Amino acid sequence: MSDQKSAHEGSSRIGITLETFILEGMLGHPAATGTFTSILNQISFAAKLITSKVRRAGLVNVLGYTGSTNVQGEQVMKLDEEANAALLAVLGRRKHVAAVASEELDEIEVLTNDSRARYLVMMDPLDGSSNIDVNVSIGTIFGILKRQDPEVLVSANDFLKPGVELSAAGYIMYGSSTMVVLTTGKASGVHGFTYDPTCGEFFLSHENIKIPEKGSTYSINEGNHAKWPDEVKKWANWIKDDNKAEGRPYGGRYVGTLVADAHRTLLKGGIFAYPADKKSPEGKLRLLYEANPFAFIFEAAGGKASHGKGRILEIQPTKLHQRTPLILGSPRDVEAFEDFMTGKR
Ligand code: AHM
Ligand code: MG
Repeated sequence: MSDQKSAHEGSSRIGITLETFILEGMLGHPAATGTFTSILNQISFAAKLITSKVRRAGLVNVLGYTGSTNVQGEQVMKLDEEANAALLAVLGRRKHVAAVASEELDEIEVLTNDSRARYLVMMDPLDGSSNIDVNVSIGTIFGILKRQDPEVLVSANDFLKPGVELSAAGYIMYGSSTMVVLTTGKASGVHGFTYDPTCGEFFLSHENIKIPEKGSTYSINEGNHAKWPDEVKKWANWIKDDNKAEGRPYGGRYVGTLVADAHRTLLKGGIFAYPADKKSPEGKLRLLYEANPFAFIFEAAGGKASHGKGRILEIQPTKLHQRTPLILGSPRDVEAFEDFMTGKR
């Protein structure tokens, strides 16, 4: 109730729906055509569709929908394929998105050759897929890029732009609640919307998210310790050292779903790290649809996003499914990690 009250009393918009929020953003830009608003609305619609599939995921085996066909004799898709299909169908409907790059697809999917389609979407439709079967949070990640020249037929090269060029980025987390978090950059801030399944709407629940300057939690797959470079091992020992004055040791939290680990880090502060290691010399996570959207969000929330020695958002991509080391978090925590990587500590 207090949330509703503040919406009436002050300048807070807590409690307004995602649709109204997006529309108000558009009204602030009188020259806007509505295209961008429409894409964000379509993504929020896909979030509802995927939520309903995710919420029933645990029942699939129980209800005998296992194998490649369901009880109606229809082909059953894996949840990540379903999420991919739902997003492609929804984004293809209004002809505003020319093409999509997806973790699920080797090549880009061209949705339309109409030159009025001025945007490209990059996405990981269902991140954290190893957590589906154990009922742990999973998510969707997306980035939206404006096409440089809509008159030229769209190709994979159009996606190979540094993250600084993104028009918007966001993620959907299917956790204890479903949440959409999105930003169009520093000026507009980062905002979170929580889904109310009883009325099928997302409501603004986290207005203008700002990450703390420094946190007290670190998030990394400690099982990779033996494969890390020495600099990472040194940092990992340092963060666990006892030093009360400097707020160490940090607590450890690792879900193994980027969306969940990054979401917690964004709200509570601290650091998430998936560095390069002997098994994944380029890093494990994907630049275009995992690292860049989160880097865009973290920077817009006052945080930092690094590949260890510099900004994620400045990397010039050379391949669609390129990997990168990814360090996200509170500015002071990411700077400390970079100090270890560059030999300053
Ligand atoms: P996915 O996109 O196939 O789900 O893989 C990406 C996931 C991230 O969500 C998570 O941060 C990372 O892989 C976890 O990897 P690991 O199991 O090596 O710790
Ligand atoms: Mg992923």
